[in-house]
Amino acid sequence: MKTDNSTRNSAASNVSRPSNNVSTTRTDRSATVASPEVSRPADSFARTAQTTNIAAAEAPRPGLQREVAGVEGTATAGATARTRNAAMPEATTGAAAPDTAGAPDTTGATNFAPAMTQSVEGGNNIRRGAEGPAVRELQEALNRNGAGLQTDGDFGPRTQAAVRDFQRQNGLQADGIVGPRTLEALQRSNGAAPTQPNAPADPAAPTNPTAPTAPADATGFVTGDGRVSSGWGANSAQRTQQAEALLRANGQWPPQEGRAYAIQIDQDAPPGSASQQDRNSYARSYSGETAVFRAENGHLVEVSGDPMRSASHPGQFRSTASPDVNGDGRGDVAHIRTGVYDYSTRLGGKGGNRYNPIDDGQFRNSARDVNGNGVIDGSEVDRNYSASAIQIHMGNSNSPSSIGCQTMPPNDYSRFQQAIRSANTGGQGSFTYILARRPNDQFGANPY
Ligand SMILES: [Ca+2]
Ligand SMILES: [Ca+2]
Repeated sequence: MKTDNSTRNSAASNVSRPSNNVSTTRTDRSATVASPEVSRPADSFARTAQTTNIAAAEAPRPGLQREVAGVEGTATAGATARTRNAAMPEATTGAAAPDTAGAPDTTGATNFAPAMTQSVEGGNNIRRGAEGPAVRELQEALNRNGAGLQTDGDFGPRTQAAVRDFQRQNGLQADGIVGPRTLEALQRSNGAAPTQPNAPADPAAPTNPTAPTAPADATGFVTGDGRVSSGWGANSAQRTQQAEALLRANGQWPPQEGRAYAIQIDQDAPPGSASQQDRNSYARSYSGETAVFRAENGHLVEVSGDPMRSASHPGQFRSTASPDVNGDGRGDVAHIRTGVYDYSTRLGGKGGNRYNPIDDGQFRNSARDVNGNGVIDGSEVDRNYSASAIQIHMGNSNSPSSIGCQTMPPNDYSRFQQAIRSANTGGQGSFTYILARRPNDQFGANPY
């Protein structure tokens, strides 16, 4: 398990976790080793639990200072962001007016969102998992463009989707990350109506006529925020088309040459109104399928053949190694949400045979099964908790067994490892994992 931490200082990290989480996580993991749960057969793959630092949820955001490897640019780019046309490539305009920083070159933007502006212009892009004043300002700015977000300062899936929508509307790459270009577009949209903070989007605001509409999927496969309407298609050509639609809808287009893309389509959990027997049946089954693709010449190529059986739900209902977030004395198992995650291509963890997340900041919007019924239901859908060490690893032959991780049956997991190796033609240190869910075969949609 000690290797779980091996990737945390990766240059690709976008960790936004306060530093005091580290000691808490270590404590939790020590507890995990000593946990009586691990001796139960059903828990044989569950030793490496997700953990949570609840106390850190409202802490300051020192971790954001580390987000210097953002997609959108660097501190240098940020310093000149306000002077640039958002639709123009940085190289053509980045040096245009570097001395105007601080001058109100955008009407009404001088005092606009100071925490968000300081963060982004300091090179710290704002992305899913971030929280605090900068995120609250972002949510307020998006709401002025009609987003309708709760301004809770927590960058969860709804905020991410709203950022992507805003980016698409403004001709920007819809990666869901607020960097200099997105900040400038937000400043401009704010400047269009500076005295009417609750006004809807200004219909006269500049738009890029070539901007794509979302989701970029004419078949209806991607239904919104990365969710899909069906499972994988019957053949590789269909699956490749589905995978490319998912990359587009998740801001991952075009694919990175030489990079591996693992995409899992699981089913939604049964609703809380389903019988416990039905919830048990779901929780104990591999209800998902995972396919792996390589990126070649700007497109995806499937390398895995028939998709692998998998589960994105943990298959356990409680755990002494999981934090007790509602204070009822029982540990509450984490379930991660749909979206895009980065995993190390280097195997490690228990048995040296697990894929580990590049950083745990990716899991700050995880759901937790606080009522212990095996599914995320009711108000659990809307609550976000931190989690860590959500791995991809082997489960039991007939059922997932983990307290937060993504699992596959042994034979499927073996194929998965082979596929990742085959797809990672660029020898990259990480691969992209996209989790999508579709309506449950028996109970329909119950998204979280
Ligand atoms: Ca609990
Ligand atoms: Ca539940």
